[in-house]
Amino acid sequence: MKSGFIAVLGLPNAGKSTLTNALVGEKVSIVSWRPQTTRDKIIGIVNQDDCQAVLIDTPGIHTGKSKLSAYMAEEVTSAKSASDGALYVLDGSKVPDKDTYAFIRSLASSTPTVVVVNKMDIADKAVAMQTVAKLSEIKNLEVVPISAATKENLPELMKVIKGMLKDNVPYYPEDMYTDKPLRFMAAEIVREKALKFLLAEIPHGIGVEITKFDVGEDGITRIEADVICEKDTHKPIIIGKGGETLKRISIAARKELETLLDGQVFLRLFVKVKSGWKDDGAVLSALGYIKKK
Ligand SMILES: Nc1nc2c(ncn2[C@@H]2O[C@H](COP(=O)(O)OP(=O)(O)OP(=O)(O)O)[C@@H](O)[C@H]2O)c(=O)[nH]1
Ligand SMILES: [Mg+2]
Repeated sequence: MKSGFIAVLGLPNAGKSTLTNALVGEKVSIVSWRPQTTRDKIIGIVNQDDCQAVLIDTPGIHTGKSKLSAYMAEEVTSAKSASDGALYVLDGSKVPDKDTYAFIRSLASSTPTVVVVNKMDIADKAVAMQTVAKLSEIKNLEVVPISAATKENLPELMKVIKGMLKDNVPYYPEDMYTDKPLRFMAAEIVREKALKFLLAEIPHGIGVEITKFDVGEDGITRIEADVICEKDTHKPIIIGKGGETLKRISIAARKELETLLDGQVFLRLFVKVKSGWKDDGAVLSALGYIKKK
């Protein structure tokens, strides 16, 4: 039996969460077309007969200045230090810059590293192959081109991941695929749907706080959540004309929550304005972005 922790690293929007979900075979981490979707490190457990790979999906590496950005950066650092190896996910449809190559070189010199050249389904093959060739010159580095969206070459990647694991017993029970509580998953699902339906200028400022999560005697789960935005002007946009946008977010989130919880869900969303919330310790703590010591 082999097992180990593998940090999934890379720039925002590279496809780290899509890949984590595809390898785990369950949705553990939310995905959106916007950069900086993932904010916490999220464990996704791949269980096979002869191995357990514990993937740690991380926020895309970036350089914001808020307390929330500092939390996200710390999540990446702690994922790296807790892992036996790293998957560095690259968007294969783009040409990597020299900072990216420098980061990969330094990563490969300090920990077993695989570079995953993702989005091969939309990448210009010639450009992607040039990236693969350039990466292949780096010492102690494996390179695997894949598509997380179409699952192309994932079995090959899984073989390489197995090679990074150690002879060890599993860390988690075999039927477990994430370490996050349902309350966290519920907040993330609401945030994913908000990211999906809202205009580009708002979502970075959005947080979701679950204020009620009760399973009634009738078997129905009643969930209430605050969608927190930064500006008064954002509130009417999130609510939409006649409440339509919030309704779309709520319907999509409820459907997914019903699948997750395998039962009926009543979901009520409220929009709250909390200006500067990304630097407000009390709000960040309520949203789980500041860990209680
Ligand atoms: N065509 C294509 N799109 C992909 C692929 N993998 C991911 N995507 C898309 O790329 C976007 C970003 O995917 P995510 O998985 O959220 O990226 P991420 O690296 O986790 O991003 P952050 O959490 O913001 O750091 C989404 O729109 C995905 O659907 C792929 O293999 N092919
Ligand atoms: Mg992500």
